[in-house]
Amino acid sequence: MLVIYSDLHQFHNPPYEFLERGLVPYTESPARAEAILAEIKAAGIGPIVAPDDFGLEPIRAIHSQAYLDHLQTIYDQWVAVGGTPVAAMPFAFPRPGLDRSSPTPFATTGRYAFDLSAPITATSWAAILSSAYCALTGAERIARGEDFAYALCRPPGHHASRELAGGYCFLNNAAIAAHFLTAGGEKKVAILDIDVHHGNGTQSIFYERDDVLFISIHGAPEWEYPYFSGFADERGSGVGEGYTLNFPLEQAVSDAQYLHTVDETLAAVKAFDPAYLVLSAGFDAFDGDPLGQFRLSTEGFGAIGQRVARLTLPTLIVQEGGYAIHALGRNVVSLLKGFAMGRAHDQHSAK
Ligand code: SP5
Ligand code: ZN
Repeated sequence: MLVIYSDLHQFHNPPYEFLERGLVPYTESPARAEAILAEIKAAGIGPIVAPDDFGLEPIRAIHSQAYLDHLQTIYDQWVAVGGTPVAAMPFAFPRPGLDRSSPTPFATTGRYAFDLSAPITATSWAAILSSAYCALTGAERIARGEDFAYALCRPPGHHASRELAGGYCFLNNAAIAAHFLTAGGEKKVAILDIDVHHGNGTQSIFYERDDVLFISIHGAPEWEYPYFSGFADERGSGVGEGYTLNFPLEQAVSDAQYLHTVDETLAAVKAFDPAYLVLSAGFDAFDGDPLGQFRLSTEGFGAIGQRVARLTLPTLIVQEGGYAIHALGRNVVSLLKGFAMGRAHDQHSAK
């Protein structure tokens, strides 16, 4: 299986974030990608290739120029006005009724983020851009006939919307890849998001489109982050109505319950009849993940991969969350191997 990976992810390494327990070490660490890469190598999965440079054009299709400028320049602006050199990070947010625009970095950090988990260090942009390029490289290979690929993206992307960072995400890698695969309106693309957190960013990007189907399985917003989206009644709007599908689940979901929901989503993908599938593959639904409360096993991820493969769609697998670092590499390899097995099974039974 083709794997796309860049060492540049290491340039994004903020020391801390602010969550319900207070100031805590940054959960989305370089060690995550290193653990995944090590396990992929140990399993003999490959080839492992570096991403290509796509410039900013395919990214501008998803994010505004003002937001892209912000991501690239905010650190220096922030330090220039006395912000901590640790990272540019928001501490004040516009709200309805308190939303006049102001140019100070103390305002713009809040304008372009929705939580306190997307700090921008002096070197973050190199990592952020390389992550999007991993997804784009996979998308391009698939558009050229590769059957499937895995983009080892870090930082992740599915919480990022057109002009908002948050939840460790800055550029929406899966959305950028999915839009690229639509080839200017020629092809339909389905995105299945299995990260335990609702893919609010991806949803918002495609909410009014009928050429990209977005489906998410996640912890219900009544108790799980990002709290303000992911309810079952969010189904798209305008021509996009019916092309967003949300499957919020209760806490402590088991493999069997989860796979039952996966089967429902795969039936919806099939009915949509897309040219390509993008799998937003988070692994924080794992039992024991510090940021999720589902109970999936390592074998459960293999079963997901196998079922998704049997759709027989050209598929880009994009790395999202997953924070149980001791098991993360094994979980990724389990999904990739399950996927490859599902494909082999399909080829065999087709003959
Ligand atoms: C890409 C991705 O997975 N982003 C996730 C960001 C989650 N941030 C806030 C998590 C709130 C965590 N609550 C933990 C409860 C532990 N018992
Ligand atoms: Zn997540």
